[in-house]
This record gives sequence, C-alpha cells and structure tokens, in this order.
Amino acid sequence: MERSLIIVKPDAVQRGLIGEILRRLEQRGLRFIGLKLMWIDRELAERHYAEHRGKAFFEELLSFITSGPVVVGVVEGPRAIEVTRKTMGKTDPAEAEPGTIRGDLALSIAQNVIHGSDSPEKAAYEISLFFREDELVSYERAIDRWIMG
Ligand code: 3AN
Repeated sequence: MERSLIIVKPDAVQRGLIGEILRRLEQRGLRFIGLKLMWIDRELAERHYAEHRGKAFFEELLSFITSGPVVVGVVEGPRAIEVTRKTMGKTDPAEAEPGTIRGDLALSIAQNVIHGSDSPEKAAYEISLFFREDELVSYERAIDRWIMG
C-alpha cells in the first residue's frame, strides 16, 4: 500500500474543477485519507518545490501555487504514486493523453491543474509538509475488497 500527496492547483480551484479532479482519483479506486482546502504561503511553497530552486521557472512556480486557494489531499492504494501520476497525465498537458486529467482539462505546463508526488521519498516528505499525522484517517471502505484485492 502506498500514499501520495495530491494538490488541486489554484487554476483548477478557480475553474470549479475540484469535484471533477477528486472524482477521477476516487473513481480510479484510490482512497482519500486526508483532504483540506488551504492557501499555500511562500515559505511552504519554497519547501514543497525545493528541488526546482534555481530553475528558470522557479519564481513563476511559486507565484502561481500561492496565487489562490488549493485543495491538498492524501490518497492511498496499491502503487498509489504511479497510479495517480498516470491518471494525471504528463506534466506538459500538450503531451498528456486524452482521458487523463491534464489531457482532458489543461493546456499550459505552468497551469496544469494538479500535482502528484513522484516517488515514495517525495510522497513521505510532501505529506509531512501538508498534514500532521493526526489529520490522516486510517480506515477501510466496504468496497475496498472489490478494488484493492
Ligand atoms: P510534475 O508536477 O508533473 O511532477 P515537475 O515536478 O517536473 O512536474 O514540475 C513541477 C511543476 O513545475 C509542474 N507541475 C509545472 O507546473 C511546473 N513546471 C514544470 N516545467 C515548467 C516549465 N517549463 N515552465 C513553467 N512551469 C513548469
């Protein structure tokens, strides 16, 4: 069982796509164990995107992710990191396959509607940035044996 952090980015919140994006992940079978709406401040954004410091788009990335409220969540499931990223589609929406979240809902590499962790190490780090341990709820859904078996 793996966990991944997802962020419904400010563009998606403004466009009224929170439900649509969460629906796709939920319908895939992933289980939400943490979920909240928040406004990311600059300090948190810098920690979250620390690996991109020094890149040409770093400032743009920070100003975008802090430009409005986001919805952050933690999903759980078998191979949840890879499953989430495949469901999201490629970083550049122009290359994302139709049927993926970005392939269906986005056009811009900066405003690409969703973030998902890209490795188990990053997932653990990102989850700890956004959620306290007591904000994550451990439970099983009755349907899970038909999805995660
Ligand atoms: P992903 O979000 O798919 O893991 P990363 O980690 O390579 O992609 O990039 C982090 C974020 O930086 C992306 N979600 C995207 O919004 C932004 N980004 C990546 N490349 C560019 C770029 N060339 N110009 C502007 N923003 C970019």
